[in-house]
Amino acid sequence: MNKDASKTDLSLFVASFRRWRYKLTYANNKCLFSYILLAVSLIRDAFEGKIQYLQIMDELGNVDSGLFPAELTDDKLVEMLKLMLLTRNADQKAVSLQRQGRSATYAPSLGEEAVNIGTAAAMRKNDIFVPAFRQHGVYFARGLPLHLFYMYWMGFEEGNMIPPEVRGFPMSVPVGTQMPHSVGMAFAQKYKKTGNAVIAYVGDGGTSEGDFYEAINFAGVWRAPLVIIIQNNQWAISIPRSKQTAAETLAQKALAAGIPGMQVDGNDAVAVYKATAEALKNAANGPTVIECITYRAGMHTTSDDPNKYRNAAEVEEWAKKDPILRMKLYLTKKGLWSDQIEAQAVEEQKKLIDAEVEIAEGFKPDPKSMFQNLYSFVPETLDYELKDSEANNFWQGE
Ligand SMILES: Cc1ncc(C[n+]2csc(CCOP(=O)(O)OP(=O)(O)O)c2C)c(N)n1
Ligand SMILES: [Mg+2]
Repeated sequence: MNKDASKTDLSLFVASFRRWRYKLTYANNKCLFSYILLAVSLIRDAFEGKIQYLQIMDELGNVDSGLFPAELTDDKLVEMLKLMLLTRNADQKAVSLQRQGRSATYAPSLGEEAVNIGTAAAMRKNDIFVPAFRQHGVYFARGLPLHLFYMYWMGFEEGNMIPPEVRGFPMSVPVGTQMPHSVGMAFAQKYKKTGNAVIAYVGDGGTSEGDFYEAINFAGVWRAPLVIIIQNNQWAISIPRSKQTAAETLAQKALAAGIPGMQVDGNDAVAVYKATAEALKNAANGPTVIECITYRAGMHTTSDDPNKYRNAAEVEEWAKKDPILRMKLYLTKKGLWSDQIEAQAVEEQKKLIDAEVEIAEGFKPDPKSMFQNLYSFVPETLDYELKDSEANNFWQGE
């Protein structure tokens, strides 16, 4: 439950202490007074340098009812589980397509579904998200047609043209570069008084980039309506979290920028939801950093072999904390889930995935689109090359 793969008695004690502290401070926050208390408490914590840790659902699917968000109805919980399953099934298909030579290098999100679905479930209709490259579930939850996702990973940038109603930025592979953009976007919401907030995602490795520090600095200065989700999956390719920074938590980096920071069990979709929903409600007063502690259960990308640099025992330990497993255990106990319901959901999802892959594989790119989509207008030199190539019949037989 603590940030490191190897648990010690002390770290367990610290985690449970933080959890109780959170409980005392935030339970029953259903009225204005409690929100004021929450804001005051977060600011006080920031000054004192304290980092809260939140878990609501444990590995066996037991929940802390005092902390459970009342607005998470049965239907909403089932929908969240189905979306986590869709994310995992779509992910498996993407790996399989790459292995068959039908798609290019792919970055799986196996084991990290609760961060994506928990945060997306908390977003309000007009909030905007700014992902890195491992937030597939966020796109799905926000309604991205799956064929665009497959097209992108097949190498077609057209798949990264996100429909406006999804309200998400394109995927960003250069690590950390999405962060300054997210602050600008959040500041624009404040400036234009839209009332919308922005959620930005960054990996544990991404928090070592200059872009991350510059972004949190200005998010703090401008009190931008921004929620930064650190998707701490313990690895940045082959670099473990312990070699990434000497800081005890990644959340505490927020404090230097005058922003509250907290940790959440990132494999607990309910806790991720609650922390994100509270941060979004508080976004009009300024930004929050939430470090979601999860685990990259698979390879970094399909070009990577994690067996070369991490041991099987660590992977097995984290498998017990799987986010989908614990949600299933919880919903089964509540009588909301069964093997039969799951079989039907998976069958429907696989049909949808196959149909969307077919659309993606049928996509015929226009080679000349490379001239149109790189800049907002076509620069003179490119315009010359395009006209010259047309005059010389370069595109014959395209
Ligand atoms: C600026 C930059 N440097 C290096 C890389 C190569 N690279 C791709 S992903 C990655 C690790 C990112 O780790 P993290 O931020 O923890 O995200 P994760 O892959 O774990 O989701 C690196 C170094 C890159 N894409 N961009
Ligand atoms: Mg990482």
